Amino acid sequence: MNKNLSIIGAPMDLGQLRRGVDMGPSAIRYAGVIERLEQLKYDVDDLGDIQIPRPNRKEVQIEDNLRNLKEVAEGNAQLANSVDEVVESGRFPLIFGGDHSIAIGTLAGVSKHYENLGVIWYDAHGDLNTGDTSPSGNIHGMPLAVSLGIGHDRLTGIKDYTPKIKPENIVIIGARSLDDGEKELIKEKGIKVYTMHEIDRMGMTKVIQESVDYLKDRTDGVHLSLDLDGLDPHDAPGVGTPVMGGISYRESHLAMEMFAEANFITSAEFVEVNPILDEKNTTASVAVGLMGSLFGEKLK
Ligand code: 4U7
Ligand code: MN
Ligand code: MN
Ligand code: MN
Repeated sequence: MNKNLSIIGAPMDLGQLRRGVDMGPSAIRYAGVIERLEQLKYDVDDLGDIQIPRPNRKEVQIEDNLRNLKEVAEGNAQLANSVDEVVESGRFPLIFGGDHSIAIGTLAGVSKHYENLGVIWYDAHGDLNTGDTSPSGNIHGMPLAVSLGIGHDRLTGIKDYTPKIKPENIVIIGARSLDDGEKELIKEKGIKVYTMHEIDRMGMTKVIQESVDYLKDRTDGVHLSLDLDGLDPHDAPGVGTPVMGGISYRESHLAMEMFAEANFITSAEFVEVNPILDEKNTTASVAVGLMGSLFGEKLK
């Protein structure tokens, strides 16, 4: 594992409707992430937060069923530049969200450094909508489609290359709420998905082992995009779009420990932490605990 980490906060809340997820980066820092990673002997450089443009609240624009398109695109273009610089300098980019629309910028910044970037999408949702298929118009439900080159060109065109990733290099883990258009895209592109059904049936150990084996062979780097709503809402209540019947806290730690063992994650983001919807900053603390495991913390 790269021992030099650079943290970037992305206080984005314009990809969805609930306020408060812009406080995610602060909540995660407050939960002690830097101390935790330093204890694990990482050199941690906190670059602070990128600046998210504020839309004019009186005239929220929904162009092509894409809420706040302009501001989401601008914020992500900035994030892409910061992430790009971090990878360029040889450090591991660790991004705190913010809603999941920020994965558009993260992947735009990371993927140009790899021939075959793998992506683990740990989430209750597929985030594979476009303006045409989205029931909500919320861009946080679209970043994986955008990264595949599918969607509005203000989003797909960030950093002037598209697509950012290939469908065969993606593994979705924890899905239990997929819209019809997303299911079609998954079939059409042959995207590998472990829904809750497979997790229940095979067990988390086998799901993660298969995911690791699958990606290790075909990729030259792997980005972990972890949406806290992948976990069960009992374990991670502070998220904007909770879905019952999710991955448990312990299964999630097991997953992170197995990723650490595989030693193949090259960038990561933890998103959708909304401390306003939370009690005692539980969800940020869960995120920090998971980062502990991902970055090699051992129980004994
Ligand atoms: B998240 C949804 F319709 N699919 O597109 C949509 F169910 O980043 C939810 O995974 C998207 O939290 C959730 O609005 C986006 C909805
Ligand atoms: Mn998501
Ligand atoms: Mn989600
Ligand atoms: Mn969500």
